[in-house]
Amino acid sequence: MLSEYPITPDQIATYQRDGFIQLNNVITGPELAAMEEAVATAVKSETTTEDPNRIKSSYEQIFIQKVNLWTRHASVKPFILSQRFANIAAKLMGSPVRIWHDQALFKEPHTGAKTPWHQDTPYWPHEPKREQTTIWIALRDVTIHNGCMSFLPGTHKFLDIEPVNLSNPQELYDIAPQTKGIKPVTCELKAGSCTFHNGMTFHYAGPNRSADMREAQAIIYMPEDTTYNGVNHVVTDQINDTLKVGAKFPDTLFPIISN
Ligand SMILES: O=C(O)CCC(=O)C(=O)O
Repeated sequence: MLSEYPITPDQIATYQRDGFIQLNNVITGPELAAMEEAVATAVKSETTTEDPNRIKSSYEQIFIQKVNLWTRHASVKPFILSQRFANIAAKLMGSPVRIWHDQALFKEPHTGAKTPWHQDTPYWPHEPKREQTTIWIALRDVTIHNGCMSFLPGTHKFLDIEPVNLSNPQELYDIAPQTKGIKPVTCELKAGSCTFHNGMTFHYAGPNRSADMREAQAIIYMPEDTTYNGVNHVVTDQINDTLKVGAKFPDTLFPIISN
């Protein structure tokens, strides 16, 4: 994936105003087919056959989530470390980017529950928290019927809201009364299209009411000079002896990708 995806100044301004943007066909044709195959195979290989009688936790009902597949699956790595995606992120954010982590987010047929309204960056051990962005790539078509995403424009400016507990979510208007009156924008996507959202923008995905898996791959970027603040997080807890509070994230697990 060598070619640049063209981004216009208007698109950058829209992203900065709204805190999200939809971009179509960021990956197409044989490359899209190869990415879908690589990610779906990796997710399957890490998913154990379920006892159908086990009651899943409310978090597990939202999606099958596989974090940092790029570190374990050579077939997935070139897509996650793609400069094409990272360069879009860098242009939208206005700075060189390093990867924070990736996550495959597969909502299961019929049972995949809604992803409650939330912001992302409050969960992360980062300083500062204003520019982090996620590319969320549809590996298959997503619609309202199978759990596409919606965004509340402008909410990336709301910086001091308590993190939402996805397993036991608070009502949006209780936690963020300032979002009242903001109309959600729903983004249905063809496979290979994506959204970018600022980690502070409130977003939501509906349940998967279809008979097929909703397959999405998210890659999360942070400005290159973001520092670690020591707060617990699944990505950093296993390596926190290699991290220093107040220092930048090491290139080994958090490489700088944009050029
Ligand atoms: O895939 C979903 O349902 C939600 C994704 C999400 O919250 C995110 O990528 O930040």
